[in-house]
Amino acid sequence: MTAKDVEQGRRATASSRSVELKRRALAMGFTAVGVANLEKNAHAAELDRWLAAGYAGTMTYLHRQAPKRRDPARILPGARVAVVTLTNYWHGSTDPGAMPRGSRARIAQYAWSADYHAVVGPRLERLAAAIRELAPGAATKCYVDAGPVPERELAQQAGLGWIGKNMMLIDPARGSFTFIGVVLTDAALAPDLPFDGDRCGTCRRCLDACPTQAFVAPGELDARRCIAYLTIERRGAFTPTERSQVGEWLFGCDVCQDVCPWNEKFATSTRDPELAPQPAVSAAADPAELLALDDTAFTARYGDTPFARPGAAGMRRNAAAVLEHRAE
Ligand code: B12
Ligand code: SF4
Ligand code: SF4
Repeated sequence: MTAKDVEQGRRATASSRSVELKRRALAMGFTAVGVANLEKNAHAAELDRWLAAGYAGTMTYLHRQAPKRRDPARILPGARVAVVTLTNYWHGSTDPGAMPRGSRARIAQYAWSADYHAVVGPRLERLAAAIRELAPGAATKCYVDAGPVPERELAQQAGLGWIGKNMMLIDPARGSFTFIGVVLTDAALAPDLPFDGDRCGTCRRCLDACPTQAFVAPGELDARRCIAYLTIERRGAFTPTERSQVGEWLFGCDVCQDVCPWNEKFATSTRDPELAPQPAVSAAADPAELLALDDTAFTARYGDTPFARPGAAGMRRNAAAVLEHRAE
């Protein structure tokens, strides 16, 4: 057997392993899956510029994680590839419909269901176990949202879509209402081709629709002006300007996705039972009721929902801003 034969054999194993892994991933409930080679981040300079401009606001962890985001192979020594998954969370409407309009405030789609870290995380662990079964002895490490992983970039590298002017990873078959989850591994798996092209064309709907003009340029977001940042990540009290920027949004914001033609045309409702909307969250869309909850009552009701991230004080702050906006 020649060295060429050995190499061909290795490639065939990596390729059939990838095919089997993808089959299993879809059976586990992931909507799409691809494999990306772990190369140095070709857009590291964009990340550096973004951080230097101060757009990360109080998300100081993004500065700390930058060296690993620039070179994701450093996250898991010896890692060769990232298995990247998408999980569709679109609920079929922009309105949870749990309460009469008027008393309700808006909540981003992703938060209508259980905390996605608790849904996608265990699925990724099952996917990692499948990798170890197919490639005995392989090392694996799972990430969803929390961690120094450039998730959108890896999803594009895994062929799953392009990064739109709204900075979202857009899957041409499903739009952008998807969670990204990643398993890094040193297993030999055949990589997919990166997604080729940008299908935004001349469209600029997301840029024009953003209620706070948070996009300083196409694909460049000043997070400090983004309602998702203000209502979820921002710690402490709002400045008067920030308070007025929140508008109707109690938690997160979907405007730059709602207006995207790729979502209008291709988003389909998830039938994932673990992502069914939770009445406890939809009901909280009444900001007056939320404002009245003390810390204990808040934790009892929302301790295991996405609202736990800003916490009781953060959610009361958000509720007060929405009520003030309504009174104007
Ligand atoms: C910090 C963060 C935020 C911040 C900052 C958002 C931002 N645009 O950077 C805030 C709090 C504002 C936020 C908001 C939201 N977020 Co967020 N967020 C993150 C987090 C933790 C890090 C993102 C980051 O590093 N930002 C800094 C920028 C500079 O990096 P980047 O986004 O990776 O962008 C890179 C590429 O754009 C690349 N690049 C630049 N030019 C080009 C050109 C080409 C051709 C290519 C290929 C790449 C490329 O360079 C950049 C640096 O490497 C990720 C999870 C993760 N670990 O990646 C989730 C994540 C991006 N968020 C997510 C979601 C769902 C949201 C919201 C929709 C939530 C909501 N409804 O309220 C909004 C959307 C706002 C928006 N339009 O981006 C999802 C996105 C899923 C998807 N399909 O894209 C992620 C991936 C979490 C997850 N695991 O699912 N988020
Ligand atoms: S999430 Fe809302 S505030 Fe943030 S960039 Fe998109 S439209 Fe603007
Ligand atoms: S709204 Fe238009 S410009 Fe924005 S991400 Fe969608 S296709 Fe691209």
